[in-house]
Amino acid sequence: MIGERDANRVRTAGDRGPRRPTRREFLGLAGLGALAVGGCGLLPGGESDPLPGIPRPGKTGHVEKYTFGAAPLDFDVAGQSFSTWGYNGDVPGPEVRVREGDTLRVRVENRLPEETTIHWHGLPVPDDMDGVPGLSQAPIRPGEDFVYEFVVPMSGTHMYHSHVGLQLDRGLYGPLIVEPKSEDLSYDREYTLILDDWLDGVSGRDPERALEDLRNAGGGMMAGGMGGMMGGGRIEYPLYLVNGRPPEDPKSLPVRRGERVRLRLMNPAAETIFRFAVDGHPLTVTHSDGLPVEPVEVDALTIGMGERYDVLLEANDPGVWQVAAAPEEKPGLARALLRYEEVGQSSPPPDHRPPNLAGRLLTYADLRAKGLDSFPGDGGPFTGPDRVHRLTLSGGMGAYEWRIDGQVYPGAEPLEVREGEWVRIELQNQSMMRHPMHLHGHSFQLLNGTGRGPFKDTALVQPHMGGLALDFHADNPGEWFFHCHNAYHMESGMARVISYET
Ligand SMILES: [Cu+2]
Repeated sequence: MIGERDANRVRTAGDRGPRRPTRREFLGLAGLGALAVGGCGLLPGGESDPLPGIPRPGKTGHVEKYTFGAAPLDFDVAGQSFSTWGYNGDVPGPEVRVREGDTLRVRVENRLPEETTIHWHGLPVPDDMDGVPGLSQAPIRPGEDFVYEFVVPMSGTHMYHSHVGLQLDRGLYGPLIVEPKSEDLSYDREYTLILDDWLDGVSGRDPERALEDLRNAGGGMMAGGMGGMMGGGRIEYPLYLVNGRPPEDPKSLPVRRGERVRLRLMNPAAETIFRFAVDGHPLTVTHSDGLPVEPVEVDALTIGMGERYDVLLEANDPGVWQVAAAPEEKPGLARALLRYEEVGQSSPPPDHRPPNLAGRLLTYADLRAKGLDSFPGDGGPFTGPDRVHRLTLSGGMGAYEWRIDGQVYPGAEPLEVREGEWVRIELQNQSMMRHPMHLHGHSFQLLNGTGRGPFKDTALVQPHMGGLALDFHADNPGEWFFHCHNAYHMESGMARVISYET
């Protein structure tokens, strides 16, 4: 089952040693057993106390095994059935839940009519496991299998997805949860909420046709063409989903009064930024892109494509409440329901927009890295920058073409770095759209004016000459993709390779 795990346990800073699984966890394991072949990664591994502070890769000796069949399937959405592609017959794909330091081994059986790969979004894995076709690996051909295997280097709320063409805009994505060796966070329950924009198989639509429509509509200059499907270079989707469920058939999140609930929020949507809020409940942000931040209380947060946030919610107001993800600059709503077990009230209507969607909104300036005095990995204290890449983002005028510093991938020069350098990237957005820029293989630190910006791997660059600057430590040699996580922008050129000089 996706996105639902009754954690039923409280972790504290002192709780570092091996512990016995509760009965509920055993039940949970039984459920996971159908998905994980021989997996038992939730059991205490008997590892020694972790180093405080910096997450570091290290073998626990435990190997967590999964098998993903990538294949066409019929996806049932509120009584309608859509032909799409997914993993193991479901959308989203199976939850991968491992522990930091475990070895993750995933056999991918490609039963699609096209080549495919999987990218482990958020994890700085070795270059040849990163899943970018033609860059880090040869794509997996139809009928062939491929085994991804790596030591899980970092904890957090992450995702996996296909990195071939527009396959992300089908059902080829799923949650990747890495339990930390220790965590200074206590909560009673957790839910994973996966936000998506959906068009595949609806009224004859598919991602390739949607891209054609964008190109024919003249990119960002035209609005409202294509029967309302395109507006201002954006795709208006017929459906917005939470964990594969439409607003008419929402997922329920049961809670009891007095509980503290952790929500793991992730946006694998291809073309939609969501604004998230829970009616009647403020949210305390604890992690951005899987890494801890100083807690900050907000009413709502913006989640760009590829971004993840962890938030805590105090369940202290019984009722049935809308858990809303509103597509930004598009009509429609995705939702789930926060349902207190004490009451049997009726549900809010599918299109109910909680007032706190318009309340206090998280900004990057609010975020400060927590508990990481050094960079994740082996970065140590920041001593740079040794090299600065200043890049513009542009496109969308006239032809549907998107550029980094005037160049269209794959006809674009690599951005060179040298191992051991501190690298700064400064972005200036000359276009009219926001771009969630994603760096593979590294965490970066956002320069947000606080001196302690959050560590992330994906960040939204604001339009109309908006700027963004980030630092990363070149500590993972290889050829790494740096790109817009709008799948249609990536496919239309907004990508570069960060290349280590040898
Ligand atoms: Cu973009």
